[in-house]
Amino acid sequence: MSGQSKDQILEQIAGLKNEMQESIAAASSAEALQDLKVRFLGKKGTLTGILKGLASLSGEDRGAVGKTANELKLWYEGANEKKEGELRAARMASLATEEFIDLTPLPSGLVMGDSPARPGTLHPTTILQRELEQIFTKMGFAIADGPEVETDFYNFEALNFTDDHPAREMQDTFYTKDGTLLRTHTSSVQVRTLQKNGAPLRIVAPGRVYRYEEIDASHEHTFYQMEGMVIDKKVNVANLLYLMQTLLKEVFRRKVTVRLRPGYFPFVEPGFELDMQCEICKGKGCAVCKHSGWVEVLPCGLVHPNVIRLAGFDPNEWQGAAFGLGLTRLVMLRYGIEDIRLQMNPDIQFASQFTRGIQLQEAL
Ligand code: FA5
Repeated sequence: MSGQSKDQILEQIAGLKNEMQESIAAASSAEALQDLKVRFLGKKGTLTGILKGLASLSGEDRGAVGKTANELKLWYEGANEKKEGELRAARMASLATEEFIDLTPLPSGLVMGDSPARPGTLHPTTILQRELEQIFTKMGFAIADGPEVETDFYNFEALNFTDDHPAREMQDTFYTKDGTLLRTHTSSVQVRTLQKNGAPLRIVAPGRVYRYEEIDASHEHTFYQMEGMVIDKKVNVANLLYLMQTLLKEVFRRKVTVRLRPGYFPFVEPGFELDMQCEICKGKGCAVCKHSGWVEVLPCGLVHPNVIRLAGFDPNEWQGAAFGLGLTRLVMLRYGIEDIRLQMNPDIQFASQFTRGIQLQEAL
């Protein structure tokens, strides 16, 4: 190409642009676009060849033609990228029809290889949690949520645990390096929700909680609770007991033996412990009930005035009742699971025992 004039080279560049435009328009795949890029811009590509002819031009002309060539290169890269996007979009759109597999002729128990694929099942905790949510939403309760990594304020301080309160020792806590903690109970949602939603209030808050404690047949380091709280102008112990009774009646659908005894929690006054007769040994004594015949499942009480005050409400105007259901333990009692650790078992066979007879769709 040596010896060409500036105009000749500019003409070649204009011609090349047309060719590029047509080629890109005609390209029908990402591979075709890649081949074009090599053909036009590669080491032995057309544009590179044209640029070699610049050597014969004067300095001023070389600058002008070089600029045009550069502009063409930039234009090409833009056009190429646009086309790549169009091809990608078209490919995605066609996948829905091209890769559609019609499963309707297959029997409901899908066969994979030689063995039938087992359908998934819900964990017994999920089943019970959803049942309880339904029971409470029917009674006008909302479902509340809160973070599992919590501040000392919501987990302890706002619940009337002072800094040096011996009750802090009641729940061994996992602390994080930055001073937050893994919530030790779902009671941490009490003040959060009250501050956010205001009074009057009726909530249940199911969730996972953590405690730094030794595990055994009835104690886990990670387990589930469900908090319940009612805040209104007049709330009394009878209201609280009614809620507890309704809850247990619906969960067990038969008469269960319970006992109520005084219990101490800094955030309730008076406080109670509601124990259920151990369903595993029918009260005779076993590892789950630590040979006492009773299992703690439902501590509760009337919300302490200090908690209502710390949430920003006047305890002379507002009263409350709260409970903290040990959901994981209630699952054990309902299904006769003899060791709490089995509930962490990832084996689907474990979970599938409890959904027998329950349609997955119904449970969802
Ligand atoms: C509490 O956590 C209070 N927040 C409950 C409460 C709420 C009281 C509102 C008053 C008003 P407690 O530490 O007892 O209380 O735990 C509540 C329930 O969680 C227990 O009755 C038990 O069923 C369950 N639980 C406690 N520790 C464990 C554990 N390590 N593993 C499994 N379940 C546990």
